Amino acid sequence: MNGEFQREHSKYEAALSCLFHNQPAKFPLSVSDRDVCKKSFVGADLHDIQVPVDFPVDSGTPGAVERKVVPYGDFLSLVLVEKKERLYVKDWHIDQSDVIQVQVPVQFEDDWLNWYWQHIRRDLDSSESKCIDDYSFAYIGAKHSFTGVHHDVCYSYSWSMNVAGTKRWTLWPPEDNKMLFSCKSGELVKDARRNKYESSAYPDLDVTDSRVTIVQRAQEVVFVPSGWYHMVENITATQEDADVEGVGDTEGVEEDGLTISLNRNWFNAINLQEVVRFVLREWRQVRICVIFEELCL
Ligand SMILES: O=C(O)CCC(=O)C(=O)O
Repeated sequence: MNGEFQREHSKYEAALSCLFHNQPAKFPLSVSDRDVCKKSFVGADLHDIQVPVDFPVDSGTPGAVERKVVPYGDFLSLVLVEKKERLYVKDWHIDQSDVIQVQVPVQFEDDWLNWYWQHIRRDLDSSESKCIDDYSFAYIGAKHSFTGVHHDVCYSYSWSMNVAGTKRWTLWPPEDNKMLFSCKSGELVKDARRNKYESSAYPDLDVTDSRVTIVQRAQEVVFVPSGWYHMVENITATQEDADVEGVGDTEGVEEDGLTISLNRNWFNAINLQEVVRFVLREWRQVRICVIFEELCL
């Protein structure tokens, strides 16, 4: 067996343990996986593509955003020229851009979800010449952009590869789920950073929770296990910000504040049961609502 082949196998084996035990992890990217660089995201090739962007809105609700679809070039000029903060391109189906193709790290190649969309559906929908959907995305955030607390779609796994910038992830194991919901209204906390939520509504949060924090720099990939709630902060450019944000140093933090990452949701034999259980739970909830509505009519 040649050395390169052996190295790829051992990376896969190391990741398997995290997948089996459903534990978060961070891996360095090998040189062969680093074929997408920041330059590809700021060049003109992508400017005319329409992308979904979350714009902050002042509605009185902290962290409220409005999603609009705008040309990517407009987003870049708002961020790089007008220095607008907190704008965030999210869920951009980057594989469909025909400019950037995601190189999947070997640890996450066994992916039944994107295989279906990108191979089976693409063929079935060949009249359209592109797959109509997939779960392969780019996230491009301005200074102070943020993703609130959520779990991934249908309790899928996800991985996120950082191309530029630094992210701080906070993840909670499923045993902590109860603490993330308000004891007053039942609402999920959106921003679990200190002083960003009403502590009397979430009395155990940050006190007895078993959160895991990961600082992810460029050329590192984070694995998010099934059913783990998480939030993500894009770390900003100055040392002062980095100190406040507890990152320690500004290594890997971009001067222009841009954080660029590629990610995928996926499942395979290891977490399929989690996904099926989640879908059945949701289906039961919907059935209960439908039956209740029928009884009320
Ligand atoms: O990078 C982000 O802002 C969010 C990514 C995320 O939540 C995920 O990959 O599951």
